[in-house]
Amino acid sequence: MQIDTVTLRELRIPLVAPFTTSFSTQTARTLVAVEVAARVDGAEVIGWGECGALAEPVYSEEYAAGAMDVTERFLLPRLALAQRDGALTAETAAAHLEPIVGHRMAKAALEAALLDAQLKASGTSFGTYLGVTRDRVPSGVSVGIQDSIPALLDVVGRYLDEGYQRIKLKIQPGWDVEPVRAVREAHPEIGLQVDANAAYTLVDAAHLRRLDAFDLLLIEQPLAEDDLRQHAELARAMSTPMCLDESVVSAASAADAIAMGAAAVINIKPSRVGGYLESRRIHDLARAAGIAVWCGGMLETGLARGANAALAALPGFTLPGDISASSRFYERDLTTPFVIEDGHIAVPTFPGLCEQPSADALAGFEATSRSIPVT
Ligand code: SMG
Ligand code: MG
Repeated sequence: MQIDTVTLRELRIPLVAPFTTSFSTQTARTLVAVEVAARVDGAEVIGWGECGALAEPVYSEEYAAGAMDVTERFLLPRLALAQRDGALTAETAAAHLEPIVGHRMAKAALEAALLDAQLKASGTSFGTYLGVTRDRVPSGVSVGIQDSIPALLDVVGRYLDEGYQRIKLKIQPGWDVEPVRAVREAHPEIGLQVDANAAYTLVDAAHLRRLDAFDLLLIEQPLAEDDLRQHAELARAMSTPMCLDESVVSAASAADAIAMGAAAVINIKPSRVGGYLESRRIHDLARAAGIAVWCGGMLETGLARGANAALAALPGFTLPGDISASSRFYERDLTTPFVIEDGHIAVPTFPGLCEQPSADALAGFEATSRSIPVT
């Protein structure tokens, strides 16, 4: 493929309600949308990608403005070189970008845009490209830290009424055992799990063991990103299955975590691991090792929500993902909104990874943009 121009837009989209985790309260999603104007086999086509990086480097070291900068300054020049040799495809992009250390979310967005362009050129849906066999995936929802337990029970009750198949509660020191107990007592049968976003240390092991009483599907990332060995130790001390999010940034780190006993379950987020193609590799190796995976989320817009649903339709994704309806976060999405039906999100059948976003919505949410010729 030949890229002509890449347009990077920083968008700021208000959330329907504040989303509080152990590291921040988000009231809007700031994200970078990547638009690639390319030619594939002579046909002019536009591809779109969404960058998972938040406005601030609080979930990982990446942040939206930094992703725009590294894309323009370092990633696009490498793709320009590659396409001069006629060697650029979505499948080879990651190898061309490998000399740039890290910046996986920026790389993932670019790879997604190339893949979207390629698949749109051939009229192929992402699910077909991946070879999925399911046409819908169960929908889970991530519930932020609330002001009080009654408020939490109210929010959880509303999501269950909407049909969500499992509830994930964000926890942090001071907001863990009691909120989890309250939700479990109110809903003895639901699939329930917790996510700490690295808010604890191994010193908290005895306290975290109290969560074992609530029949949780898993505990996600209780310790710091680089604490693989300590996660393995905590996993041995708890009966709740250990799930890693932030710690798994590649197939290699997934293999290490599995070998060390640090993960019984892996949350695969395409943005965190450098893209959908690396996500599939993690899925494949986890499946071969008998480790369950599920698809995480970074408050995706319609540019990536459907692609996450397609990924989650691979056979190793055996737990419901954080793939909720667009309305969970947004009053207005960039594309046709994704809806929950009978507790599921449909795997899209349109060509590519996403629909063409609405020009009005893009313009309404745009903070800055730059168009960069790739020659
Ligand atoms: O997209 O449904 C979603 C959000 C899921 O909780 C979610 N993501 O650590 O898993 C996680 C968080 C990271 C983003 S918090 C702003
Ligand atoms: Mg998480």
